[in-house]
Amino acid sequence: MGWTMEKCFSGVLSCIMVLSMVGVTVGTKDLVLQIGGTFPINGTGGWQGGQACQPSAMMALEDVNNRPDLIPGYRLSLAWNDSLCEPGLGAAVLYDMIYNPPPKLMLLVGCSTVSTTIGEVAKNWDLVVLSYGSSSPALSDRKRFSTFFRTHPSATVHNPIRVKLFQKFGWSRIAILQQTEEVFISTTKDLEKHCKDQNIEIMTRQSFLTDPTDAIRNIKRQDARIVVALSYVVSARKVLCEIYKNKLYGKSYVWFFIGWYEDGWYEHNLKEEGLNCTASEMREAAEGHLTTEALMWNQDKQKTISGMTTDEYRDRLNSRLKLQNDRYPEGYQEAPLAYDAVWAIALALNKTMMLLGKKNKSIDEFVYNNKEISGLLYDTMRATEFRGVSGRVAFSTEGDRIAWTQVEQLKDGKYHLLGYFDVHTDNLTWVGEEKWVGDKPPPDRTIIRKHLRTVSLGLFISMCTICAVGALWAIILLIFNVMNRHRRFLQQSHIPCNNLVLIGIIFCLFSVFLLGLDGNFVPEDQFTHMCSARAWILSIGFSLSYGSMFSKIWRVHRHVSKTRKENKRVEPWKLYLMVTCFVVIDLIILTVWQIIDPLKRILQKFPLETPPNTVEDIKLMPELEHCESSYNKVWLGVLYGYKGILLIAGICLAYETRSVKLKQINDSRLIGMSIYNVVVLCIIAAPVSMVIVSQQDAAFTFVALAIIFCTYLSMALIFIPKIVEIWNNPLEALHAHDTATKEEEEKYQKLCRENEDIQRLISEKEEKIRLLKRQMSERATMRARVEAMEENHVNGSDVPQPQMRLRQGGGRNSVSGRPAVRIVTPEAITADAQVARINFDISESYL
Ligand code: ABU
Repeated sequence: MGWTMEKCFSGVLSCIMVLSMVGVTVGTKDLVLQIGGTFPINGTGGWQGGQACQPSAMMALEDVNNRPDLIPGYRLSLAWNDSLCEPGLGAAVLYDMIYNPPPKLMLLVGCSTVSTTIGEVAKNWDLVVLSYGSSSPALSDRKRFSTFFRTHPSATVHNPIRVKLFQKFGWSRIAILQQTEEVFISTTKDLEKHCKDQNIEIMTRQSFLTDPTDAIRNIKRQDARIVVALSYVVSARKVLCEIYKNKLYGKSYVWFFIGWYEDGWYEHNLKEEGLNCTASEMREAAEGHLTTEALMWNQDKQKTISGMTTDEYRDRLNSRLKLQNDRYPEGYQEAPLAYDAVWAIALALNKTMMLLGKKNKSIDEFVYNNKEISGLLYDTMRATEFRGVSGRVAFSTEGDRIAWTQVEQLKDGKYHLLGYFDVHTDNLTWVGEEKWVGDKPPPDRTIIRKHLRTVSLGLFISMCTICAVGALWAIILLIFNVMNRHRRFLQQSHIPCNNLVLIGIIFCLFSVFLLGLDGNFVPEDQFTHMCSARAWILSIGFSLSYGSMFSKIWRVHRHVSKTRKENKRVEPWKLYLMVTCFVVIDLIILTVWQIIDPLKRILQKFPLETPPNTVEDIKLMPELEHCESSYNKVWLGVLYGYKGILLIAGICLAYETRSVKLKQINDSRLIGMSIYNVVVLCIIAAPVSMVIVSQQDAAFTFVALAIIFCTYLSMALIFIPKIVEIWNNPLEALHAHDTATKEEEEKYQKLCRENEDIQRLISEKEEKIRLLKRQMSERATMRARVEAMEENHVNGSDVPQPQMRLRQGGGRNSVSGRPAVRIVTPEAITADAQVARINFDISESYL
């Protein structure tokens, strides 16, 4: 009996001990079910939502305990402490609760950083954790947080509505600014995923630990216009102050902030937090920003599980909260979540107790790591579903709260609801009117308008007019040449070559027109043809006109440089051949260029410019069309090299023949001058036009004037003297024109040829005479010496003396100013006679 009594006593004692250890405390009236909790209240950073959530949770506790049917026979009690939203302190509070009896059946936590710490370790005691204020998407990881639930929706619920808004307002490029906390890092990751799925570009992702200054500067530098800022409210104020300082607000910018900051968050605690922005500056910067947030207050008027409507709950809560400066404490928005969290715990306990009762077990048996009761608590929590003051409370398999989201805009200092989004039906309900500074949503980037720099129309028309006049003049000269082709004066200037000069000039002048035809007139896809046409026309025009002049000057040079014995005659076909060769070389170079590496339309881009007289966020991107091929320099080198050689050769020939007057080419000096002119202008124009190629008007004017100057001057130099000559001798010309027949022409040509032959003969004879004269004079000198020697030797006066004659004048032996003495011998007399006869013969044959 004693043993039994002892046993019984010790059993009761141990029962009491066990009961006290498992959190079921025997009170005077009933038993207590103990739960633990942390509330962030007095911290300086993070989320201090415990200020409103803790009173709300206590209110729920009262309401639960006032319901006798919920946890009959028990009273739910909450042991809690302030975590300051600091994970270290949160961990300390957890250990304190765990290692101090009674055991806590469940934990109620808030603030993501603390929830992450507690949620990760609580599974070691198989403790179910329920959070009323944790938004971190990381908490949805069931492997890491296997016993975690939350009435607070995950921050990822904001992202679908954000993306919906980007699409609604036509924003396809955004930037993200995030505080480096796991909650925001994981939200950003999720947002990036959503954006990627919808082809929305994240142009930059800037993060900061405590000071957002650099991050904001980077955002400004990268010209982001739509920015999603993810941070706790203290950091959000710093961000806003930097936004103000960097002028990143107003008509060109849209900022997305998190919606759970309290109303007027941007103008509170500025001094305390050391911000050097005034409240009015903060208001200015905050105006117009958008917020997204999960709906945390039930929107309908129906009674909730507690028997209250949401409005009744609000009134009760408001009466309990201590308003500071007429504003709600932090966490006011989340207060319904804390209220519903306590109800969820109570309901889970209710169900668990029921299930345990069916097994003839009791919740009183709970100890840490009691898999059965913990398992039941987990399962019942997972299955919990009710209408709460925060809306329908239910948990997904990840333990997340399923909720609608809302979007608000700060208009004139007040948040206005714009719309709701149901992520499950992907339905955006737009209820409000958004307000934009520029009366329309700002673009997501500076609108860059391409501005094609083209040659000024006036300039183009002026140059084309001058060229057209020049081309007309060239045509008139061509007609003039044709009409006067029988005139000897013109014939002696080689009419076909002159005509080729004129045709080349027309080509060159036409190329000016092509040079000015840019994007104003030619469509983009046709521009390549324009590039080729310019190169071909100008190059061939140059070869025709300059090549003809070159061939004429070459003919003159050849004439004067040949020895008399050589045939100086240059056949006209050789001139044509030369010009043809120049053109053919051109054609070969151009064809190879065209086939291997054709000219293409290349756009040169210039720095952005602000257009005048526009309020819109527009910048101009000036562009200039160029014709270039991949190896442009090589091709230009080849073409310029070839033309350069021609130019240098031309100028050398012109210089060497500068004083030559040739009957066959009577305008060689003018041609020479014309060549000087072309060479000088080409040498100046080619490099200068390359330097000023980016200034379309200047480049066009320069090249056009160079071509115009060259062509006009060449036409003037070559043709005006001819016109004057014909003007001065119209009758002779007429006569020649009227009477010249083919026969006469042939006779004339024949005579010319004979004349050349005779001249050649005379030259030969003259050479012979010169040689003969020299021989005779040498012989006479020798003889005179011999005779003088003999005379001296003999000293006799009977020796016959050679006849001496004195001749006046500058003969070969004459010394200036003195008469030359010539010894006339019989041989000399014979030679004189011979010379006289030859001269007579030559005159005869010449005549
Ligand atoms: N709505 C408050 C969330 C706080 C947090 O996730 O830390």
